[in-house]
Amino acid sequence: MPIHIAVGTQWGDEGKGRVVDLLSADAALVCRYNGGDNAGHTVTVGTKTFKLHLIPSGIVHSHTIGILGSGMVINPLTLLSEMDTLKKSGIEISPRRLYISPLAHLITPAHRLLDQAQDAARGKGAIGTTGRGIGPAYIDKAARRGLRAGEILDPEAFRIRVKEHFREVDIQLQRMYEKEPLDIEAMTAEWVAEASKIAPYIQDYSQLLHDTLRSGDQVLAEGAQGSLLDLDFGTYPYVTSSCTTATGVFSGLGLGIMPVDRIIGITKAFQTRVGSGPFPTELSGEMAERLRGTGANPWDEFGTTTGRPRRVGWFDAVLLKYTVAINGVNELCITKMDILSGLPEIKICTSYQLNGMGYETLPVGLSAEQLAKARPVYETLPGWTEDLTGIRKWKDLPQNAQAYIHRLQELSGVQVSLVSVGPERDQIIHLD
Ligand code: 2SA
Ligand code: GDP
Ligand code: MG
Repeated sequence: MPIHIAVGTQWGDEGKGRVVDLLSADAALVCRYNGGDNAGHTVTVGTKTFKLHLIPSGIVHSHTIGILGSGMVINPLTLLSEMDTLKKSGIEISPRRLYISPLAHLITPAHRLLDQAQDAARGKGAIGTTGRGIGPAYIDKAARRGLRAGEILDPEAFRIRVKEHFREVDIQLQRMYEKEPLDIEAMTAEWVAEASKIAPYIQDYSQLLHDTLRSGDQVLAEGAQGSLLDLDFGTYPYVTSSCTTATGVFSGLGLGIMPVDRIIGITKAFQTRVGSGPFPTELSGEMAERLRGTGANPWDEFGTTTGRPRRVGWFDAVLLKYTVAINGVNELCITKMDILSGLPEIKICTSYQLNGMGYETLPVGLSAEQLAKARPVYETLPGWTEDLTGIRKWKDLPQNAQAYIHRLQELSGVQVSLVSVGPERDQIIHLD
């Protein structure tokens, strides 16, 4: 079946938006299957830069149809604002080319308040969430009291359910977090009126999805956040609340189980993380500043949604081996190779030392506390001085850059098919 999955193999921000944009040139449907507006995906086309949070990155190509899948949590207000921004940039946003699953759950302002209050109350153990209400919305889903997009289509019943939801959260905020009471009447009236504007886009896409697959046209599923933020397989509890891995595609879109052509692991040439949690190869000081950048370039390592500085470190092949396995990755795309130019030497973590044992991959069940204690064992490779941003052919890459890619390939056991050397659409090297 012509299903392609693009998934981040690290802690997010691997450059998925940039790569999905490239892959969407051949896709008919582009689909998000997890998460919400915590995601920030950047697509650069010529002088235009698009920052996508809820709408699939593939929408930038005019021939695609975008799907917001049932596994997502959707804030209608930020969705409307994203639609507006895209329309102003000349992207067609209409019910013809954008489908919202009636089964997707909704994020309300009350979810956001709760998320922020809960993370603040965790003190030193804070997860460092994006504050977008993701956790509380998925909690309501699991508790079987969530608001679903399809409910918007029955306005009177929706209004009653929303009011009840605000009332419940209000009690929680006051009792547990000593917050001021909410103005429930005003919040309900205002939010219901705004949220209802997404009604024309709430449409069952299952027929479209299955007809597309049957016709042989390509469906591209776009993961949000990275595999190490997966609720089950990530560095729990420092994770997001959704299934970020490739397996989430099936439940998060309602696909059934079917063979997948490509599972493309999008992998940054070094490691980054935003938010708390273990990070064995984390760097500080000058080298960290060098990898992060100052924020002067649009691609520097600052959160696309929140602007938070990202933590940075050397490439961790132990973690890559693990995420290749949990996703079934059969192809790698290495991004941001251009950022490593000019470093005299580059390190790759090939194993951990922990409690007197050596680990070449992450054992499932290792706690976040244990992982934080892992001592990375590095291999040092020589760097290169050449600027890579203008290179388009493998043979033109400096030998040491080729050797770095070859080593990542060897360590992961997966073929690298694409190397990105800049944020622009054409700054890509295809490998045979
Ligand atoms: P949440 O808000 O409940 O999903 O947060 C839980 C953890 O998941 C992390 N997380 C992310 N990590 C990297 N990138 C994300 N998207 C934005 C970006 C983040 C930003 O593209 O830069 O702008 O800060 C993302 N979304 C969630 C989060 O940091 C917590 O560690
Ligand atoms: P995503 O969440 O995985 O989609 O990644 P983000 O958009 O949050 O962050 C990746 C950043 O790196 C964006 O600003 C991209 O434009 C940029 N980017 C992607 N690939 C490359 C690359 O190969 N080189 C450089 N310099 N920037 C890149
Ligand atoms: Mg991002």
